[in-house]
This record gives sequence, structure tokens and C-alpha cells, in this order.
Amino acid sequence: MTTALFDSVSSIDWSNWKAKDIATLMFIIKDGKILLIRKKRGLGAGKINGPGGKLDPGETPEQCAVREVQEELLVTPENISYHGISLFQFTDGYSIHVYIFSATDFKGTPTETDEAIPLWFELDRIPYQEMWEDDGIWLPLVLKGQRFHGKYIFDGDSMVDHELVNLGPLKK
Ligand code: 6U4
Repeated sequence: MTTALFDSVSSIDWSNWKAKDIATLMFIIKDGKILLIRKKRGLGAGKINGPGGKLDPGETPEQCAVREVQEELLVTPENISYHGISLFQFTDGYSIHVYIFSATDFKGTPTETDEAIPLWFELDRIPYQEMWEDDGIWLPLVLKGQRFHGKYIFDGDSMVDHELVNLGPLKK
């Protein structure tokens, strides 16, 4: 018999928890629209998500977020804000710690690459049904300029539990 190790947020000792991967997400929001991607490979391939990816050695989360948008969409985000973190524990043992940023401007033209197809959406037409299940919980806080801290338990593509703390407006 196997016992689920991770079945709820409260079953985890978060003070000693360390993610297997550290990654970032960057949401460019300009002129009433948000720039998302159809992810072509990696974790969540096929889903719509923000651009982002895993931290390279020696870079800060913000540097990673900018680099990933440059690599995935050939644009450089500008006027960046930091919103907070999302901690994901998967029931198979995988875990990922994601730093979340937004930007109000960018340089360049969003372009399809091997990793991603750029997609603009009106802010009231975000395709949550094609995104990770947690996005519907915290992306509205990004749109409202809020900071937050979230913890999520996933069994494959299904979210089994979560806890989200709203930390208030962005720091100026
Ligand atoms: P490689 O090919 O290793 O460079 P990379 O695109 O860096 O891949 P990958 O595929 O491991 O990273 O995916 C990590 C990305 O997936 C990060 O941008 C965070 C995002 N991500 C993972 N779980 C998520 C979730 N539950 N909700 C969400 N984004 C998630 O919105």
C-alpha cells in the first residue's frame, strides 16, 4: 500500500521545504491587454501561461524573468514589479518555487520561438480554462497590483489544495 505524502498544504513542514527547481513568471500588461504564451515544451507544454522558466546559476529571479521573456518571445520587459512567490508541491515528489513579476512596458515585437507562441488577451478574457488551475486564483491579484504568497498541492494537472495570502498593494 502506498500513502500519499503530500495531500494538503497543512501536511507539509514549509519551514524545512526546499523546491527542486526555482523559476519565474513575467506578465507584461499594456494597453488593457496581457501578453501570454502557448507553451511549446517543458512543464505545462500545451497550456497557456506567462512566459518564464528556470533560474540559471548566478542570476537573480528578476534577471531570469527578463532573460526568459527575451528567449521565449524576443522582447524585453520594462518597468518591472515583483508580486511574490508561488510554491508548488506535486504528489509525485516534484516541487517548484516560482517568483512572479509583471511589467507595464516592453521593447521589441513578440515573436514565436521554439519555446512559445505569443498571445495577447483582453484583461477580462484571460483563458483560465487553458491555464494551470492555480492561475485563476492568483493572476487576478497580479492584475490588481497586489503582492501575495501562495502554496499549492498538485496531483499531475489537478490542484488538490491551496493557500493564498494577499500581502497588499505593490511596494513603490
Ligand atoms: P527548460 O526547457 O528547462 O528551460 P523552462 O521553460 O525553463 O524549461 P519549465 O519547462 O520547467 O521551465 O517550466 C517552468 C515554468 O513553468 C515556470 O515559468 C513556472 C511555470 N509553472 C510551473 N508550474 C506552474 C503552475 N502550477 N502555474 C503556473 N506556472 C507554472 O502558472
